[in-house]
Amino acid sequence: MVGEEEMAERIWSTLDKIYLPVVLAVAVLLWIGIIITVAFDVQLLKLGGQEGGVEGQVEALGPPTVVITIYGKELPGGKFGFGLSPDNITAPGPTIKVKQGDVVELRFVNMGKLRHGLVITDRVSKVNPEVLFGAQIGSASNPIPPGGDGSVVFVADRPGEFFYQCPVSNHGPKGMWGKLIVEAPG
Ligand SMILES: [Cu+2]
Repeated sequence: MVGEEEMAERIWSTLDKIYLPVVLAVAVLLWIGIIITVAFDVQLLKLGGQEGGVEGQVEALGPPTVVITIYGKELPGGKFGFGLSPDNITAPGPTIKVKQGDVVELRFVNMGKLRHGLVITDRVSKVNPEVLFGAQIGSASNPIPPGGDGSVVFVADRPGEFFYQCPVSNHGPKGMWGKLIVEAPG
């Protein structure tokens, strides 16, 4: 017969032996979980605003009520520009108007020899423009390559005067921007 005290001692010594490995295993699993989550989110961010991301956005926001294609490239004299057709690209680009509540599908086509992108923001910035409406096609660190294109779908849910610009450093102030007016109903 095993005494109660001896039994308790055995249980404690067993717990002692498995305690450390269990804690280590849980810690390792947590880390793997965190790494997978971060990697997956980064992947999703990369997809959003580029080919492949639009279907999910349309599913979430509904079918677009407006589709706008903007072309961009370098211009003579160290300028950069945008336009609504490939043969009319200007610095700055044209003013675009949508109505509040529009589900806008924005498409950007890079006609240039450098990498470019397009984001909507509240002011033209030299670097890292703040993105509004989640409307971002390419980023400063991961722009759209020459000849490439990307799309984003967003809801113009508040009226006002905004800007679209290339997020690549210095491209905005060199002319790669235009106004986006979101008109209130009425
Ligand atoms: Cu650019």
